[in-house]
Amino acid sequence: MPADQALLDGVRRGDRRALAKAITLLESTRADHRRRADALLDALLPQAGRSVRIGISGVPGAGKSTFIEALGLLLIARGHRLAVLAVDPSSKRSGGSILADKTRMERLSVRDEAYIRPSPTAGTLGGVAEHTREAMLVCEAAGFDVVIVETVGVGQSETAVAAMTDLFVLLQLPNAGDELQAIKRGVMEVADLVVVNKADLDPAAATRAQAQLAAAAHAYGSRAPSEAPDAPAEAAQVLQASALTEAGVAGVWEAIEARLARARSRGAFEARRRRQATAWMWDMIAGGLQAAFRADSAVKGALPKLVAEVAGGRVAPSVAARQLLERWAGARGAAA
Ligand SMILES: Nc1nc2c(ncn2[C@@H]2O[C@H](COP(=O)(O)OP(=O)(O)O)[C@@H](O)[C@H]2O)c(=O)[nH]1
Ligand SMILES: [Mg+2]
Repeated sequence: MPADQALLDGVRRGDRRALAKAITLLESTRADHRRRADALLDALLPQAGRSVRIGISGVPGAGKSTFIEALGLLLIARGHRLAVLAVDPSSKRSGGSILADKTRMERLSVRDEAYIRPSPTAGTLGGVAEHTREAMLVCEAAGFDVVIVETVGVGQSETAVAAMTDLFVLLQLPNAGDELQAIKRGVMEVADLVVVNKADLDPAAATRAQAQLAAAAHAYGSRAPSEAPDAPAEAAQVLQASALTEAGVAGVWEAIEARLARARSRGAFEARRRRQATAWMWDMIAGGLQAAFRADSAVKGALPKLVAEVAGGRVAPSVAARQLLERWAGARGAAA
């Protein structure tokens, strides 16, 4: 299927309406839309990839929106164009996305050099993350050279965002250092930069938190690689900033650029992108296979009983899995 030419041209020109339309198309669940979206992605892929992809996370109220606005305005002043996307699987249930409250970024959202897109309300984290990844490629083809993916510091969304970005930033509050146990270890493992935000509120507390977090980052960082595939090769750096006064925000960007430059010179930047691209493909294959497996009539017939047997401890999970896989393979063999 050929890609819609007008839509393609619009996206390549950086036309915001075309961009929004393209992203809406790839968020659609309709099969014909999906085919058009795939054709579009295929055609745009050669123009995608030329951006810096930054993940930003933190608990609600940590200052993500304020920080992204301050950073975004600074980037625009330096000649960049940035897209802000969100991964928020809770947005459907809570009735509002983390980016829906645009008043928080009103100075940024009026700028032509910025494109802000709320989280898709597709439901599962996997679905939301997949659409955000694709939206990222479309934004890159539209000429945005910095893509920020924002996520809330709850659930597994941080790992999903770390798996689609070049660098992952965790925003912390100055008092978080007193409650280090509250920082999920998995998150520390994927963080490249930890920023103690709101340092203006209590500079001494911010400095204390920075030191404690740096010690924690060092401890986690030194044993991260074997445990988390997306763990950075360098221990996380810990900085402090105030998104409100904008103090330290430029310093964060400089740390991001320096870290990325080191990663590029080691080849780690490209290696991470390659790993992410193939992992994304395998995720999609696994998801597609599982859906096909569950929909298969031979499997469907046997599934409820075997699930009950496994749950009741009467059949070993591995035995049940093998039986179901054999049924599936058998049915496919018969059909072929
Ligand atoms: N004092 C101070 N307040 C901040 C700072 N950053 C954000 N805030 C405030 O904290 C509140 C939550 O910020 P917001 O950006 O919406 O947080 P988000 O939920 O992580 O997106 C808002 O009232 C902001 O004005 C900061 O650096 N210093
Ligand atoms: Mg926010």
